[in-house]
Amino acid sequence: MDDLVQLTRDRDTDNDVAIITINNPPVNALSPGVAQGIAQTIAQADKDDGVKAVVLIGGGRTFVAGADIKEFGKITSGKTQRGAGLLPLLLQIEDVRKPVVVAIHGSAFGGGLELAMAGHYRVAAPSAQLGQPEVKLGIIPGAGGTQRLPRLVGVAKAVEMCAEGNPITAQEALKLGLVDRLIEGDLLAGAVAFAREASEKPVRKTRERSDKLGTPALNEPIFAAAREKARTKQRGMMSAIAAIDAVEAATRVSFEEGCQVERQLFDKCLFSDQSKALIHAFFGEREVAKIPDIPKETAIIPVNSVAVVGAGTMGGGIAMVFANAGFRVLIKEADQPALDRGLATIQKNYQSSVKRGRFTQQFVDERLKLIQPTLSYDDFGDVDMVVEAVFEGMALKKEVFGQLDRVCKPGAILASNTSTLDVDEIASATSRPGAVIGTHFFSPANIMRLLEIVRGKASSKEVIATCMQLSKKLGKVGVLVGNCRGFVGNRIFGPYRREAQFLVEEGASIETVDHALYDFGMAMGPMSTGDLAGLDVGWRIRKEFRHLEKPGVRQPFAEDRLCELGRYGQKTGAGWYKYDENRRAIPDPEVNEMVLRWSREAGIAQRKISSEEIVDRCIYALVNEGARILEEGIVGRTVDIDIIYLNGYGFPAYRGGPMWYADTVGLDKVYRRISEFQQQHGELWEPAPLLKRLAQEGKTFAELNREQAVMA
Ligand code: T1G
Ligand code: NAD
Repeated sequence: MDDLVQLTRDRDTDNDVAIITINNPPVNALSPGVAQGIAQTIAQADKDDGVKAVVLIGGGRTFVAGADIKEFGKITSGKTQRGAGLLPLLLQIEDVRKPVVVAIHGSAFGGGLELAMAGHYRVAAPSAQLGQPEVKLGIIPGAGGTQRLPRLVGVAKAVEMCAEGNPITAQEALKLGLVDRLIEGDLLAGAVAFAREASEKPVRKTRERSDKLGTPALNEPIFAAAREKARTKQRGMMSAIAAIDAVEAATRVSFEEGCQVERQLFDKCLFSDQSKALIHAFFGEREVAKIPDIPKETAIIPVNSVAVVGAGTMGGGIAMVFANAGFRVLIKEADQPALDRGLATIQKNYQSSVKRGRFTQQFVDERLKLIQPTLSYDDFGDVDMVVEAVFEGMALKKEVFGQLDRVCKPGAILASNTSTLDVDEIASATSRPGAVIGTHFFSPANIMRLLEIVRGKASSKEVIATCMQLSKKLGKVGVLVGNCRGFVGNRIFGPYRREAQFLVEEGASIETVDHALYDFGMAMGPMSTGDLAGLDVGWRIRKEFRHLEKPGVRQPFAEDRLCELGRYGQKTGAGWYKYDENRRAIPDPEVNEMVLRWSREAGIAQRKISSEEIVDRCIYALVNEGARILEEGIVGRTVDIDIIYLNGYGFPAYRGGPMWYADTVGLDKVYRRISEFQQQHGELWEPAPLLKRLAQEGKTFAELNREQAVMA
């Protein structure tokens, strides 16, 4: 414990300031022993008459990033340790007779901010971030955060920070009164100086403050608006509503009673499936960055300049992603009109980001300067990486990669944004297949967080490691996947959308199918998603691979028929739905009638279909194909599939991803249901052998992950 928390004295001056340093790398989480260590050192400093003030600071790269999330899984209902260790400690700190100044750098998140708010004063480095992100883990602040924060920043800001979980900057915290001073340069020295000043002033106990708690009349509209926002922006998330309820309690009852309300709500959330799923997603996002056969010390290729070939829907977005991360980006098109179109779209997208307050105009102007248009490969000679995003055709891709092989320097990374084509065949057009890799961004590339990194047979470990690391710099979640048709995301999405079409052909209305999946928590129903991406994209791919379809096996036809009518979705104003000038979807009874006619002509019996069946067929189609992909080694872990679906396909985070969700339902039940569908709908529903085995062994995908991690 001693090495987790140290007590020292400020030697530079009068030796009258005690310094308590927390050392629990990598993020000073409040792991077992840390809270106890702080309690002991605080007690020592409090008793020591030679001490006039105390500074509490984090060692290493950050203050405290919260409670130790790894410990949550060990907490059993009825005995929630979390509060036990922390709440009394925070009261102890608040009751210290001399000022406790908390010095913040890096992140003061969750229990870390709660710790800071128990201090009498807070100072921060200008780059520090402060927040209560617990809601993103399916829980709420559980150590008085929902009670102390409104007392320091006011009700509206506190409910926003606790219900949405986004951090604020040190500058904003200063404005709000959450932080008392920003310290440029040496944080510790600045904190000690501040503490010395504060030792002349009375201590301020946050829990005793009420000047910012408003009145019921003032607060009522704040809570109503927050609940409405949570219902739309965090649809289905119980923790968001719980956080609002807890902050509201702070405005209605005493601090002690408010903490009890917070505790009950915290426990309800902590033991929910939602929280387990969200914590799985938290650690999953970090786990997918670790590739078992790519050692940590693999050399990273320096990437400082980039080129993008093709400035269409994806090329333009990809150029923005690199520019936003500060890279100089060359962007090449086939001809001037196409280049002008591409640049105009980039400018338009940046302007709408300014309008929505995502970027400042100054930021956008600087980014646009980094994007350099060109019509020739002449300037490609010294770029470190190229991302190709031209039309989806093998011949064209190979022609472009042949060109890149001739003009790019040795060691340059040659990446393709192809969404379906064979990366190895693309690489065969070069003399350096080891430098070729797939970097599959998702549309809109400047928004979607997911980046599928497609490993070719020859892709070198250095190229893979570099792209994995680069994805983090680009603000993306990079997931390494194998090279197969549609890679992971699109390949699994195929059966999901196939079942959605079948259900419409069997009598479910388009709206019913979309509503069922929307209510399940998907960001958008499968039919609306098709209209957004463009029904023609899938149609072209199906036509290209028609020869691979098994004779006698049922294939969906409705979407192909719609495409033959030129109904490609939003881009043509009509697809499964009609669209008004603001791209708002309008149900089109004509489509339901057409599908009914086509289905009857195809001899498909019409029947009433429940939402439960709709969800099971679409979601279990994902799970079954996911299990196949795992067996084929296209991904190494089921968590990779979950992270892909949470960040690229609008799967509800509070369900943890398709594979985690299947575990929550129980693989035996999923297997039984899929076997039923096989009975009813034939071989398309043949259960994946892995799923069958795990179901029969009573195992879960999560256990399989753990087994694999041990073997790796
Ligand atoms: N507990 C345990 N491990 C943690 C952790 C935590 N709170 N935070 C990070 N890690 C691990 C992480 O898994 C990774 O491990 C390594 O640290 C580096 O993290 C009482 C109940 C702070 C912004 O939600 O947001 O307090 O993969 O890769 O990108 O009310 O980590 O190396 O093995 O993310 O620089 C609330 C969670 C907890 C903050 C740093 N706190 N952490 O980002 O590094 S609940 C949070 C983060 C709570 C109280 C309640 C980020 C970060 P490994 P990293 P990073
Ligand atoms: P797009 O039709 O919008 O843009 C392609 C661009 O490539 C056009 O502007 C065209 O002029 C340009 N181009 C063609 N030949 C060229 C050449 N020789 N040199 C330079 N530019 C050339 O297509 P898109 O939707 O941006 O798709 C691009 C790639 O990204 C495809 O491989 C596609 O499969 C993939 N992708 C698309 C999406 C999506 O949702 N649209 C998502 C992920 C991946």
